[in-house]
Amino acid sequence: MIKHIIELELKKQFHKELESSLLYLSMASWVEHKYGEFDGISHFLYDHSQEENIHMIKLIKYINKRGGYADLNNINIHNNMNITSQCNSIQDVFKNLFKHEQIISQKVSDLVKLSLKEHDYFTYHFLQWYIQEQIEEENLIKKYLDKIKLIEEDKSGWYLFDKDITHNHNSK
Ligand code: OFO
Repeated sequence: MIKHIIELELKKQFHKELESSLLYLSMASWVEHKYGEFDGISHFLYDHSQEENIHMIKLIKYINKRGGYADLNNINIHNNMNITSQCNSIQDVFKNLFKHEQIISQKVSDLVKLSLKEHDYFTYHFLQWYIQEQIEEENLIKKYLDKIKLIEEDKSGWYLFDKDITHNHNSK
């Protein structure tokens, strides 16, 4: 049976994953609207939004499996969707996504710390998947951000970047 404190914190985390999914979705729509020619980038963002949804469902199922109840009442999500109003470029999109992934990594670390404090080794074990995922996600978004910084205004660079993101994404 899951402890109340763990259940509460895991619920907050599935809200964060929902927020992540909506954030990627809002970025995808914004890029598609502003930069229709770069459909590789918007496809990557749309697909990533679905991945974040999977992260959320994994948490919901875990909470329920351990005897808690992952209700979706009073969902508390930060209004990150407004971030697109602060974006002037694709670089801004990836900067914001990288910042967001770093926040998620911190939340996962806090959860791991709590699971150890509460001697909940089942949750500790469950969270290892999220640790691995965050290593990959931070690395992926940072890699794209670094490439974008190199491209700046080079139009052919943007063309290649769009192809690159499509290729990397399809070969996953
Ligand atoms: Fe982007 O990894 Fe979940 O939130």
